[in-house]
Amino acid sequence: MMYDAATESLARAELTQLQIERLQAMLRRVYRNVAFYRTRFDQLGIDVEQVRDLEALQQLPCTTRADLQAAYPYGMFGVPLRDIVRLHASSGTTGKPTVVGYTRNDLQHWSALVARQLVSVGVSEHDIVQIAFSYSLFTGGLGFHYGAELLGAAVVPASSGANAADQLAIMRDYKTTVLAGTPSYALTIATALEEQSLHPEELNLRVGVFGAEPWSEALRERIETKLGLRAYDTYGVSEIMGPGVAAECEQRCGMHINEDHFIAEIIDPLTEINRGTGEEGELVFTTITKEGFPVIRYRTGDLAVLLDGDCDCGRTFVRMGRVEGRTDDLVMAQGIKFMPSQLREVLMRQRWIRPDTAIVLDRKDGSDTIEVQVAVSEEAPFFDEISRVSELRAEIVRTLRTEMGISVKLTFVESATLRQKVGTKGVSVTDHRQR
Ligand code: DLL
Repeated sequence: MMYDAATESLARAELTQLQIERLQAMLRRVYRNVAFYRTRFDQLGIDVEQVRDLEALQQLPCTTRADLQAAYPYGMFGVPLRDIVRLHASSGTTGKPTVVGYTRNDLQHWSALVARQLVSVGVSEHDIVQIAFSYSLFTGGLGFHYGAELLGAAVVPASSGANAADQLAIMRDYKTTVLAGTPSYALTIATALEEQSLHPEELNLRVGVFGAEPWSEALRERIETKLGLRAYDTYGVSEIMGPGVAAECEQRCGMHINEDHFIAEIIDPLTEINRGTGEEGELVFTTITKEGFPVIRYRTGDLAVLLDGDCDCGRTFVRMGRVEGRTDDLVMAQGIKFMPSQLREVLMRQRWIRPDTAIVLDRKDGSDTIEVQVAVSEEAPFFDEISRVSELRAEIVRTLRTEMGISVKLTFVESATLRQKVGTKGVSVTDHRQR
């Protein structure tokens, strides 16, 4: 089943033509409306009117996360604020997040693309879709919400705040058939099911749509067995749109990229030179319909491959493989994305904590644990006072929860040992989770 068969199965030549037309209109728009692109193109002597094919796009400069951050909050918007009807923000960067804006047209496209991916895994208006992504500045909750609603499914906006037992109770009582969330949260829910000695057959789950963080085939199998559903991968980036950028169809042989809205490229992260299909590199996207927050050749930081060959589902859109890694050290845990340096910045505001930080990630009972190891400065007047040190610990844990949304276990370790562990970078990340 296709939501929009005419588009999803366009012949390559027609699709390329559509992409070029949309790209040209888009380039004219950003040149006119976004000072950042106008200045950059002028400086480099780029005439957007000369971009007549997709090869010419590859000659344009890439946009980086740093470019977006420098334009915080609204500098990259392609329309006046009065035309923006929704704002979201990307998580997981040093310093300021990136604020993304959507026009009414953008929201319509977004919902249609999410509906498209739900249909591609057999979801219909007969389904009850429980959305366990966070409803917040994060794009997951509302992105899936409006897509599922457009499709006509019954939407249960459970969000990710509820504890796993509550999610389960809703799932059982409301007879949920489709679960959308992060794979790690799905595993947490599955673990709660086991703890309650419930059998997946007591639920009505049929399909799971999971994404927003890396996961593996092994984790897919675990979730499927424990929850009794068929699980699909879904990929998105808030700077590009949110969920709905690419998703698996029932064939599960890579995620179809919605090429009628986004042009995907793979580049060498060091030289920015394009790589061919089948070669791993950094994923770069150009939005070709976005009005609120258009981006040209945005470097996602995600390492993946574009896959060759036809898909048995009949869709012609190119597929991407699983995200295999990152070009930076973005940490994804407890459904939150952050850079280690961001956590360190919070810690460094604490006068009596030394700047070295070790982050240890693990998984317990299906949930991510984050241990943060730091050393108390020897100059601290209370260095040997256990009660004061405990107070300090509680304060740091609280600050990390309110400012970054993560629950950490804070461990004080000896400063020399820590120094050895973190080396010259001052921060280390050890990941013991098996995806
Ligand atoms: O994670 C949007 C989203 C919401 C996608 C719901 C899927 C479902 P950000 O918070 O901006 O947006 O994070 C984007 O998350 O660059 C990847 O590193 C990672 N990521 C997203 N989906 C996947 C996936 C949303 N399926 C960043 N597999 C991206 C691996 C993923 N990594």
